Amino acid sequence: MTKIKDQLGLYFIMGSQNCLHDPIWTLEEAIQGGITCFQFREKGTGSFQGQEKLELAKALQSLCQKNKLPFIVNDDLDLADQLGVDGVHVGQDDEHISIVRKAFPKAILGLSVSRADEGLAVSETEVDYLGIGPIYSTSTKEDAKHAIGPEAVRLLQQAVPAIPRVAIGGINQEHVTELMQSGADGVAVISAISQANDPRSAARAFVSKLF
Ligand code: 3NM
Repeated sequence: MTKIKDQLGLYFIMGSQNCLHDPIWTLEEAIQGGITCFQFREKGTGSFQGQEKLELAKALQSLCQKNKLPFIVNDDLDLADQLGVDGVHVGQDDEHISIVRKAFPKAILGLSVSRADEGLAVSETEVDYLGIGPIYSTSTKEDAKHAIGPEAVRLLQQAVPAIPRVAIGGINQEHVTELMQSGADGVAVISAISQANDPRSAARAFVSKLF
C-alpha cells in the first residue's frame, strides 16, 4: 500500500458549495489533471444535507476508487462509517483524534493544526498527517484563523518530524516551491481548483511545480 506521505502531493478538497461547475465533473477533471488525494468537505453556507450529501459523497467516492485515489471525509464520522472511506479528517474543534482513531483503527487520519503545540499534543499512531494552516489568508473557510505563513510548516516539521505535513489555506500555484522548501510533503487546495474555469489545467499547473 502506498504511504500517505507519498499521496499528499496535490490534495484536492471540496464540497458542492465550493464548485464553480458541477462537483462530479470538477473532480473528474481534477483527477485528469493529476491530483493525488481527495477530501469531501460538504460544509458551510449552501452545502448539501441528508440524502443529497450522501448521494454526492457516493459518486465522488466511486470516482476516487476507480482512479485509486484516497477518499477522505471531513468531520462527518457517521458518513465516513456508512461509506467505509479510506480516511477521515478532523479539526481542533471536532471529535478528539484519539476517539476517531478508536472508531477507525485502519483509516488514514488527518488533523488540522495551526501551531506547533497542537502537533506535539498528538502521537504518530493517532495521526497519519497534519493539515497546517491557514498558511495564507483565505475566504473559503468561514471560520478560518489568521494566516500563519509558510514558516509554520517548518516549525511543525521540527516539532513532530515523523508526522507528514500538508500545507493549506489560500494556496495557489505560485506558492508551491516556497511551501515544499519549508518542509511540506504536499499542498491542499480548495478554490484554486474548484473555482477554476478549467480544473484540469489548474491541477496540472500545480503538478508541474510539485513533481
Ligand atoms: N482549512 P482555499 S484553510 C478547509 O487552516 C480549510 O485548517 C484550513 O481553501 C485550515 O484553498 C481551509 O480555497 C480553506 O484557501 C482552504
